[in-house]
Amino acid sequence: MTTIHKRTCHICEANCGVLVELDGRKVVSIKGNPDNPLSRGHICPKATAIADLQDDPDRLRTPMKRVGNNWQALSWDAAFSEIAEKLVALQGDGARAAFYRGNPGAHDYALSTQSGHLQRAVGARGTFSASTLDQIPHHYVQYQMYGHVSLAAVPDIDRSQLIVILGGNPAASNGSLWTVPDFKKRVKEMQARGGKLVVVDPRQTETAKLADAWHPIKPGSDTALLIGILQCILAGGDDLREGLAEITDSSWTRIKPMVDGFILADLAEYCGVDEATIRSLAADLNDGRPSAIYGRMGVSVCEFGGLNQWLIQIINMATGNLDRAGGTMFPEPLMDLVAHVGKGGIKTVETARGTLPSVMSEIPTIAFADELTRDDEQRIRSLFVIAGNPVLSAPDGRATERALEGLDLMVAMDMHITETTRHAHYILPPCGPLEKDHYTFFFGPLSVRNFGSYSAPAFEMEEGAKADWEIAAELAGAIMAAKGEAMPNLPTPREVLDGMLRSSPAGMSLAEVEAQHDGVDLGPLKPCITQRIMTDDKLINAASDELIEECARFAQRMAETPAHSLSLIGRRHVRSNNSWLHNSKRLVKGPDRCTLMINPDDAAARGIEHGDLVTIASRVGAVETSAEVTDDMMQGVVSLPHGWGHNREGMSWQTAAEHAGVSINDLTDPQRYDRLTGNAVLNGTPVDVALAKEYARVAEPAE
Ligand SMILES: Nc1nc2c(c(=O)[nH]1)N[C@H]1C(S)=C(S)[C@@H](COP(=O)(O)OP(=O)(O)OC[C@H]3O[C@@H](n4cnc5c(=O)[nH]c(N)nc54)[C@H](O)[C@@H]3O)O[C@H]1N2
Ligand SMILES: Nc1nc2c(c(=O)[nH]1)N[C@H]1C(S)=C(S)[C@@H](COP(=O)(O)OP(=O)(O)OC[C@H]3O[C@@H](n4cnc5c(=O)[nH]c(N)nc54)[C@H](O)[C@@H]3O)O[C@H]1N2
Ligand code: SF4
Ligand SMILES: [Mo]
Repeated sequence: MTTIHKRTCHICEANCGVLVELDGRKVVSIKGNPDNPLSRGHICPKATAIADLQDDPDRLRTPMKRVGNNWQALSWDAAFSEIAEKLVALQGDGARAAFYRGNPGAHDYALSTQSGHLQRAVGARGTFSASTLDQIPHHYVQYQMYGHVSLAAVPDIDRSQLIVILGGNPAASNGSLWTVPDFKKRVKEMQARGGKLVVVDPRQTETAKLADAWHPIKPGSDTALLIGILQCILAGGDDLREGLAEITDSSWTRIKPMVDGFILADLAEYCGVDEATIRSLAADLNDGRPSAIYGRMGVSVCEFGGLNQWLIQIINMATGNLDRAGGTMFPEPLMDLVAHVGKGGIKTVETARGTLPSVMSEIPTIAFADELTRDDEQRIRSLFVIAGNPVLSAPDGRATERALEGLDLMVAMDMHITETTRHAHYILPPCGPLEKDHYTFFFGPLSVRNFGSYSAPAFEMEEGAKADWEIAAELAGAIMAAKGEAMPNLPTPREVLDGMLRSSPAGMSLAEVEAQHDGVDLGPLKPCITQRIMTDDKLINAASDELIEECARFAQRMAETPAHSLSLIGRRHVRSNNSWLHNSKRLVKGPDRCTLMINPDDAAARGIEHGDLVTIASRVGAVETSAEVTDDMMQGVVSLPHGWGHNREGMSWQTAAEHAGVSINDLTDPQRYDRLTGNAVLNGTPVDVALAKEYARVAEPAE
C-alpha cells in the first residue's frame, strides 16, 4: 500500500506542488499536483531528484570533524561543545567571526527563523551571502523607490499582452524574483490570447525559443537599450497615468531630461540593438495594452545592475503598467513577509577593498576572500558557512579556497563534503528534505498569484538526525552556554510562522493552512500600491541623486571602447541547480552540459570545431572544456554554465566528481562589481579562447 503526500518542492523559486508517492520511507514516484492553483500540475526534472537527495548514499548522516586530511564522525553534543569552546577561545583573542549564507537557506523557512539567533550568539561581525552574487540590485532599487528591500512588483503574466524579458531564462530557471511555475504554458496562454513574449539575451535561450522575437545584445550593455526605450516612451511627454501620478514624488520630473541627454543612435550602437527595434519595443510596451518589462540575472549581475533594475521599474511606470492587472504588480501573499521583516537599508561598509555599498547589512561577496586574508586585526578568523558553496559560486574560486585554508575555525552546515566544506573543521549535516516541513516563505511576495502553502514532513526523521533549524538553535545555545550567558526561550519555527500567518490580512492559523494540502489561493494579484508603499512619505521615490549620478557614470562608460573581442556569460540548465544537484544520477545523465558554447564564426576564426578541447583564459585564471559550436550564441560572446568544477580533491559527492566539469568562477573576476550596489559582475568577463594545445603553446614563456 502506498500513500500520497502533498508538498511543495523546495529546490527552486517556482515552489511547485508535488505528489510524493511513498511506500513507508521509500519514494515510489514524484509527480506534479494538478490541484495546486499556483503550479497547476507543473514540475521539472529536478522534482524527481528530491528522492535522490533524500536517499543519497553520499549524504553525511552525522557531524564530521576534520583532523588533517581525515574526517571523523562525532556526536552532536561533542560537535556543538567543541565548536563553542574554540569560538569562545578565539574571541577571547579578539578574533572576528563572520557568516556566509548560501541560497538553499532561503528555501528553508524554519532555518530562516533561527539563523539570526545563531549570528547573535556567535557575535558575528559581517555577513556575506549569495544575495550579493545574485540580486542585491533589486533590493537596492526596491528600498529606494518603494521603501522596503523586499517590496517587489512582478509581471502579472496571466493577464499580460506583452512581456519583454532581459537577461532571464525562466524556461530553464523556472523564474527568479518572480515565482512563476508552469512558465511555458503561461506563455502559450498569453500567446493564444494574442499576446507576445520578447527576449533580449546574448544567447538564443530556451525562453527565446518560445518567444515571438529574440534580440541579441552585447553583454553588459542593456542600460543603453533601457535608456533608449525610456527616451522613446517619454518623447510623447512624461505625464504619469492617473493613480500613479498621485503617489509619485516630484523627482519623477528629473528623468526625462536625463534620458534626453543621450542620442538614440549612440545607444543603439553601444548595445547592438538597432534604433528601429528600440523604437518598436517602446511603442509596443506603451500601446495601452497591459505589458511588463522584466530583467533578471543577465541585467543584475553586471556593472550597472542597480541602474538597470531602476530603469526597468521606471519603464513600467512610464507606460502606466506598474500596479495594473497584466502589468507588474505587488503580491499580497497569505503570509505577508514584507510586513513582518524590517525595511532593510542601504549603508556602506569598510573592507580591505575600501568602502563598499552594504545593502541589508551585507558585505559584498566580491570582498570575501580579501576579508579572510587581510593582514590586520579585522581579519576574519572564524567562519560559519550555512548552505553555501562559495568556492564554486563566487568569483575567483581558487582565491576563495586559498583564503578558507587560513581560517582558525570553519563550521559548515551542509549535507556534503563539497568544494567549500572540505576546508571546514566541522560539518553539521541536516536531515533529508522529506524529513523537513516547508512553507513558501520568501516566495509568497514574488508569486504570480496571492498564495501560500505549508507542507508537513513526509515522514519522521532518521534516528539522531536534526533539521537545519535545530542545528542552528542548538549550536546557538551551546555558544551562549560557553560564553556563560543564558539562552532566551525562543519560539519554534512553527510558532513564528503561526504568528506571522495570523497577523497577515488573511488571518489564518498555521493549523488551518496546514489542513489545505493544495495550498491556500487568494486569487489573482490586485492593484494595491497605495496600501503597500512603505517610503516615509508614502510616495514612490522615483529618482534619487544616486541613480541620476549613476546614469551619468554610464554615459562616461559608453565613451570607452571595450578592449576584448570575446565576452563570457553564464547559463543554467533545467536539470541542474547551482552547484548542488550533480550528485543525482538521473539528473546528470545525458550529454556533457559543461561545454563552452561558441558562435560558428568565432570558432572558425580560432580553428575550433565542435567537440574540440578549448582553453578559456581570463585575467583571473584558465580552464579547459569542450567546445559546443552553435548559432544560439551571438558573435563575440561565449557561454559556460556555473556550479560545475567538482574536480577538486576529497569531496563526498561521488557522482558529481564523475561529472566534474569546470568552474566558470575560476574565470570570473572579483575586481568587477556594481559600484552602486556592491553586487558581483558574473557575466561579460573578457576572455581569450583557443584550442587547448594552441593555448599551451602560446602561453609557454619565451626563452
Ligand atoms: N558565474 C556565475 N556564478 C554564479 C551564478 C551565475 O549565474 N554565474 N549564480 C549565482 C547565484 S544566482 C547564486 S544564488 C549563487 C549560489 O551560491 P551558493 O548558495 O553559495 O551555492 P549553491 O550552489 O547554491 O550551494 C548550496 C550548498 O548548500 C548545500 N545545501 C543544499 N540544500 C541544503 C539544505 O537544505 N541545508 C543545508 N545545510 N545545506 C544545503 C549544498 O550541498 C551546497 O553545498 O551562485 C552564484 N554564482
Ligand atoms: N534549472 C535551474 N534553475 C534555477 C537555477 C539553476 O541553477 N538551475 N538557479 C536558481 C537561481 S539561484 C537563480 S538566481 C535563478 C536565475 O534565473 P534567471 O536569471 O532566469 O536564469 P539565468 O539562466 O541566469 O538567466 C540569465 C540570462 O541572462 C543572459 N545574459 C547574460 N549576460 C547578459 C547581458 O549582459 N544582458 C542580457 N540581456 N542578458 C544576459 C544569459 O544568457 C541568461 O540567459 O534561477 C534559479 N533556478
Ligand atoms: S521548477 Fe522544478 S525544481 Fe523548481 S519548484 Fe518546480 S519542480 Fe521544483
Ligand atoms: Mo540565485
